Amino acid sequence: MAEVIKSACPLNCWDSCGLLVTVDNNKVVKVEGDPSHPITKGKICGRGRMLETRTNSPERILYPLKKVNGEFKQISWEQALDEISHKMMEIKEQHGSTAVLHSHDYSNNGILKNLDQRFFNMYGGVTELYGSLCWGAGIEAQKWDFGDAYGHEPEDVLESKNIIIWGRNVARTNMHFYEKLLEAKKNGAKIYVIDPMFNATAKIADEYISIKPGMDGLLAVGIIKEILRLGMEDRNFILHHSQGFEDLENLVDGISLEEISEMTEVPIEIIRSFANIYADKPTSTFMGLGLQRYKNGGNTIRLIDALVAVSGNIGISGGGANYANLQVGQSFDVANLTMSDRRSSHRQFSIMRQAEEVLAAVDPIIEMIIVTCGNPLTQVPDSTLVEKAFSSVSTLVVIDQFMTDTAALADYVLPTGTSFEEEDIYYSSMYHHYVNYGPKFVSAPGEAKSDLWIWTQLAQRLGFGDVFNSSREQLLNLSLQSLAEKGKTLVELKERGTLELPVKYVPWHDFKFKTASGKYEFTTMDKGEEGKLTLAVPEESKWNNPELAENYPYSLLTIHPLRSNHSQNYHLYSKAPQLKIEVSEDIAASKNLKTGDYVRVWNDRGEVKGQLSILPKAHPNTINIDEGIWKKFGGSVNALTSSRESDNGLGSTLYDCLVNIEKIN
Ligand SMILES: Nc1nc2c(c(=O)[nH]1)N[C@H]1C(S)=C(S)[C@@H](COP(=O)(O)OP(=O)(O)OC[C@H]3O[C@@H](n4cnc5c(=O)[nH]c(N)nc54)[C@H](O)[C@@H]3O)O[C@H]1N2
Ligand SMILES: Nc1nc2c(c(=O)[nH]1)N[C@H]1C(S)=C(S)[C@@H](COP(=O)(O)OP(=O)(O)OC[C@H]3O[C@@H](n4cnc5c(=O)[nH]c(N)nc54)[C@H](O)[C@@H]3O)O[C@H]1N2
Ligand code: SF4
Ligand SMILES: [Mo]
Repeated sequence: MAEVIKSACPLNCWDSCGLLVTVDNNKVVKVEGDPSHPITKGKICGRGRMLETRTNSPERILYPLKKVNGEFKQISWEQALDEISHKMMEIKEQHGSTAVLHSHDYSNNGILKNLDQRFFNMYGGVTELYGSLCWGAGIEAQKWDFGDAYGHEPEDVLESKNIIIWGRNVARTNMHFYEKLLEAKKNGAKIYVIDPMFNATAKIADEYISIKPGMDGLLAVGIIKEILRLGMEDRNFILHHSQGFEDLENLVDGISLEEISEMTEVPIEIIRSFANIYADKPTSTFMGLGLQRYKNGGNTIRLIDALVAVSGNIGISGGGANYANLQVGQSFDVANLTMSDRRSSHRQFSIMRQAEEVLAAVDPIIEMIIVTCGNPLTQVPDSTLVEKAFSSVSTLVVIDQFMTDTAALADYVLPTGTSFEEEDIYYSSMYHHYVNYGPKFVSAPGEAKSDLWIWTQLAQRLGFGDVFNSSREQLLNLSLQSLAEKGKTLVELKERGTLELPVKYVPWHDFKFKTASGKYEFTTMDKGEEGKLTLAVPEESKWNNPELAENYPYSLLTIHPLRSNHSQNYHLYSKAPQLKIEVSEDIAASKNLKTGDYVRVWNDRGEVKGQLSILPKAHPNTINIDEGIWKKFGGSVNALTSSRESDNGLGSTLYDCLVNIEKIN
């Protein structure tokens, strides 16, 4: 008989939804929203519903596979685990443990996914990745300004008079915030969307401001300039709770509104009008991750933070420089799971430049790559180089549920379970502050096993099995240790399905910042010259690289797809997806391109081909190709993107990318 079970969405997403899953005879038959979830209230998106298709898909990998003479052959777990552990032992003896690279991302938000680190630390410490393709530049930026990246709790936006959605595709990527925006609008709040693309959120805005990609920091400078000219700044905050304001004043004096308007391609009257919007408090600012995936991305977020600070919108209800909410992740004791004190050696590669670093590695060279919770061939920039690097190592092991482009390149593919096939707890540090419980309620198909089972088996073979002897229950309790001290336990979480985490609803309301000075830092003291704000522009721009801009006149955005979480869902659509190349109206007009034309987009790094469609009201000279597309559906747009790092070294520059376009037959 069918049963309905409370569960949680594991996907890397802002919303971290509560689910109700109908199960019949050990089979998931339907995935719906859980109406009792305090934030997500019964609504979920298509990606969540597709977890059913994902779990039941006939394309699931069912057995361990080994590549022999270029073809995958089914092998037993015994053989797979023996051979991999034997190789790992040999590598450690001959080259040291850092000759293994652990390449991963965060495709599954389960806390026990962190046990991969425990495994690699016990092995001796491998080469790990630092930085983030996703939000790295902005997180680091907010650490420089505030000491940490904290956001307001979801209900607080209802206190705002004005809401600025700055480079976040809310309607597509953060549906429950979109619901909140509709509510706020009904209550009379004004909504402004600043984005090069007239996206679905722009449609509900009171005003849409189109901007040249990568130029938002300068726009913030223009607004600050006008606020200061009108004397509308918050003198009390500046005087008592900040430091470095003189540097900001000097910066602002170094450029005119006319210049800013010309460079950002935003009319002067609009820049001026935003001074009044920010002064008409409380005004909340919601930054997306798109706007910081540029070389100048850290500085961009810092300048927007500075605008929020100067206008007195920090630490007040209905205000805030909302970007992420690391208070959520900081509620857990992840260190108890990872045991990083147990490793004896360690090396780090940049996640952005992992391919270059693999190819250049010496002492030791990379002998083996193990991929978990990631699909680097599709998701990491400069994919031609990624393919070269991942093909160059002696052994590539991929743990996944499906035969992705990365898995297809592997020497060993180990089949893992979906979230419904194992117990875990799920949270996201992006939006709300609730953690959700996800029990196991169906068994994995074929011989697929959980990631944790795989680590446990390998650990036994490598002689450190004892640290994997704990039950899931014990491990979950370990990760909730400090919460339990505050009376929030696993028992309660299991019972209710969700728990509210102890966070500050309005961060920084006491104006005690986590920076070295304890103040808001317009100039970050302990960063030297780098700590000063600048007027930086994107690397691939006519200002920094005129010749490149001459050859490649168009800005390429590669935003997140509507129906897929990155590369995870394309192969599950009922109709095979096609690569769509979206261009602004001016490009179509000047190149005489029509919807449906077959076109090629290229730069010095690579090319992609697909069908043209036109983006109404998008900023001139802008192209978008959604990310995540598998080779068999047209190939990853990361063939075009650069592996350059952001200004502060920790973020990607995926959208800082110039291209050209032409029609082909
Ligand atoms: N449907 C769906 N939802 C998702 C995901 C998914 O894959 N699919 N992924 C999840 C993950 S991991 C993440 S990180 C989030 C990301 O969530 P978002 O930040 O909302 O999404 P992005 O696609 O990164 O970029 C969003 C917006 O940034 C704009 N943008 C790009 N460059 C600029 C710029 O220079 N200035 C300004 N002002 N705007 C700019 C784009 O036009 C786009 O509207 O979404 C999560 N939710
Ligand atoms: N051009 C361009 N590139 C981008 C982006 C962009 O906007 N533009 N966005 C970037 C961002 S924001 C992000 S977050 C990254 C995401 O990059 P990834 O996390 O690499 O992408 P996904 O497609 O979400 O997932 C990768 C794989 O994880 C597997 N997987 C899912 N659950 C599990 C599990 O429990 N265990 C294991 N072992 N595997 C699992 C999935 O089957 C999938 O094949 O991509 C980045 N890349
Ligand atoms: S993908 Fe995001 S919005 Fe969709 S169900 Fe999962 S958590 Fe909710
Ligand atoms: Mo992301």
